[in-house]
Amino acid sequence: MKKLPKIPASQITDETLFFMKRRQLLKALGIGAAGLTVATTANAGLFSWFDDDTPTPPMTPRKPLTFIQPEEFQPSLTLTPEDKVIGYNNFYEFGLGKSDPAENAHTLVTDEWTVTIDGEVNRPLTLNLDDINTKFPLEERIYRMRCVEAWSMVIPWVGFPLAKLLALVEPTSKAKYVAFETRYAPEQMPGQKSRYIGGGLSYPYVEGLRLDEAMNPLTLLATGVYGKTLPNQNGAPIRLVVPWKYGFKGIKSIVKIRLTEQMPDTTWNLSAPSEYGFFANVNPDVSHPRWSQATERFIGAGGLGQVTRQPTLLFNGYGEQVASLYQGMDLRRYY
Ligand SMILES: Nc1nc2c(c(=O)[nH]1)N[C@H]1C(S)=C(S)[C@@H](COP(=O)(O)O)O[C@H]1N2
Ligand SMILES: [Mo]
Repeated sequence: MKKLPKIPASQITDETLFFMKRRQLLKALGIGAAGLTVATTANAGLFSWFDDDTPTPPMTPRKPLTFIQPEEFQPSLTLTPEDKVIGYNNFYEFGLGKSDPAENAHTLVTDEWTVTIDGEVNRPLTLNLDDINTKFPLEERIYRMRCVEAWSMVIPWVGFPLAKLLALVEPTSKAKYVAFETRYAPEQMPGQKSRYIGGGLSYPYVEGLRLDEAMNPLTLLATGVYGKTLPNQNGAPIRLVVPWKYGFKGIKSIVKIRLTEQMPDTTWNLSAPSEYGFFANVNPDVSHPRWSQATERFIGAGGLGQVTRQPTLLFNGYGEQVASLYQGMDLRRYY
């Protein structure tokens, strides 16, 4: 059997813990079977995660999608493997742990979905699930994804530009912002009714963009990932992807899109305004008050000992397409 290296405590990340089986983890930590006897209630939950016979969580079936693959969106980047893209998530409506969404999000029922688009528009619109899946030609786009927690992935999304939907509803001259809202269904999303499960955020989760950001050709409404419809944990049936911004801007399981004159509230800004701004552009030079954003941990195919630290790129590497949106703005002030 292959011998696992010992990991110094300083290098144990939530990802390392997440992707290791319990036995491997104990070995790597240098804890033998005897070490288990010191397990306390505090870490019992942690160890039970890695139980080798943990059943595979139920997952709503995903349908294959038909899409084009525009060359400009097929960069030669190493993809994050599918099991990690759909197994390591942030979706606080289903719990705070990275594996909680994959384990719990099957309770969200998505087959009667509608998205309303209204507010400062000439032609308000309600899309049903069929419209969401067939009204717009789908594209596959490989984008970098940078979470504000300093980890990153490269993800092949399938979706359509938000600009195409906005063109249909015809924003009025008063429209300056676009506000988004996640479904509110506490009986299906336990984090919405329990502060303990949902991390004390206010629900429904809301997000927003300035209209020019929303119209930028990179801004995507994703209905799929890895060639198939989204699993619930990634925000089925439709979620936002804004690749030059921190991941929390990418609001999941959207039911409302409203064009507004005033800057809308955003969930993380409401929760901790000094830590999370409205803009949330990826920026290696503007630290989070509690950690540096200069580098990030790329979640690739590697397991233990293969955690890749890489420099964070301004606008997550999409400066050529988006830097002009922020000309003359102080990015430290508008974080
Ligand atoms: N409704 C809702 N949307 C959300 C979140 C959430 O907790 N609730 N988490 C955000 C965060 S912090 C990130 S990093 C991304 C993660 O998307 P992924 O799990 O598909 O990678 O979703 C974002 N969208
Ligand atoms: Mo995030």
